[in-house]
Amino acid sequence: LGKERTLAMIKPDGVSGNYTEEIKRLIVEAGFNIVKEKLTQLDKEAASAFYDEHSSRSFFPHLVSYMTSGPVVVMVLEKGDAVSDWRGLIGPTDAQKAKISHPHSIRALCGKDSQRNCVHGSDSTSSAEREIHFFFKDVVSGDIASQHDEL
Ligand code: YYY
Ligand code: MG
Repeated sequence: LGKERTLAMIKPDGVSGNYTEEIKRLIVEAGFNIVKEKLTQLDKEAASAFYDEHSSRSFFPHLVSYMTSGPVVVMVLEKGDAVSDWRGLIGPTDAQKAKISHPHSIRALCGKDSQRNCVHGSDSTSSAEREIHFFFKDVVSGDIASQHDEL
């Protein structure tokens, strides 16, 4: 079975709300291996760069101030289909909608709305490659979808 890697982040509201341990427990229970992890603090420049694809959106300034409001936990998660499985576990972007349509998702558990949604997940293998490198410069891109680790 091929292993895949994705970038997970517990956003400032998740860390300050003391959800870190519960989220990590859900991650492990879902069969992910946490292969890298660190607590860090985004400054304005880093948050803007991380969310560069959204820089023209009206919510962008608020998003940057939210993302810089406190420490975050970033993790590299590994399992088969890690990218889509982690997106499934976190649920939809809008935490209010998640509480209705995906009540067991992490965003339903600890998110507030479409901005303060508690966690991040890469949306594709190419995003995962970029985002893992963004936080963990020593993880080489070839590690992300190493298809021949195990049979
Ligand atoms: O990938 P995901 O986080 O589920 O959603 P995106 O549409 O990529 O938006 C990224 C990020 O932007 C979202 O997690 C919160 C913020 N955001 C916002 O502040 N307001 C919105 N209406 C939509 C997204
Ligand atoms: Mg996204």
